[in-house]
Amino acid sequence: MSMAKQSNSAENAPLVGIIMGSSSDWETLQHAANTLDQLGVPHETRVVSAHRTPDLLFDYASSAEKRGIEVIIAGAGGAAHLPGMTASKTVLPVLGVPVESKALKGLDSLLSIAQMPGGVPVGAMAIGKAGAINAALLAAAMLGAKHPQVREAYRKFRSAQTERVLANPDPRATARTLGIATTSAPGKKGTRS
Ligand code: RP5
Repeated sequence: MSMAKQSNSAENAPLVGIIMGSSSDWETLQHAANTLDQLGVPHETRVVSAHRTPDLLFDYASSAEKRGIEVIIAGAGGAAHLPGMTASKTVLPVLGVPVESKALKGLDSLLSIAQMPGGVPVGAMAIGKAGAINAALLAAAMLGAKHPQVREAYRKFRSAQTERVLANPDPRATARTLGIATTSAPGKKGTRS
């Protein structure tokens, strides 16, 4: 059975393909999937490794457009070739999410994804969770040009976010509400004389 999360009806056919180099990348890429869920954007998720399953990568990237996928989000860490190689086999927009690596904290992933040769673009996102969330939001912004319901869901998401920030101007009050301990006042525990 396919590892992709497949939808049943044409209406729910996936518009976004979220692929990642390893199941260990899911901790990061789940944030892209959760964000698309919040926006009601149908998507599929699949492990596709540029190095361990190169034939699958070629099949996935070259068939995605025919299957109705409109944007691909590709996350990988370290020698992160997945987004670039995917982009080399499709004209769909590919958004690359650098997964934070243990050795170099994701800087290797970021540079691997960002430094594409002219002619084969990949949209390089921020390292880690923020990049995964923003890849989903950017995918929604792209889809919005053709799918008005996605445009409106994205607009609502952004407005709600703005309202939340404006409604919570005092960080100390927010920390108290969330039960987050704040540091004690200067001088109380300090060693300075
Ligand atoms: C990359 O190697 C994957 O994208 C992952 O971030 C990294 C480590 O993979 P595992 O060894 O955890 O499978 O290809």
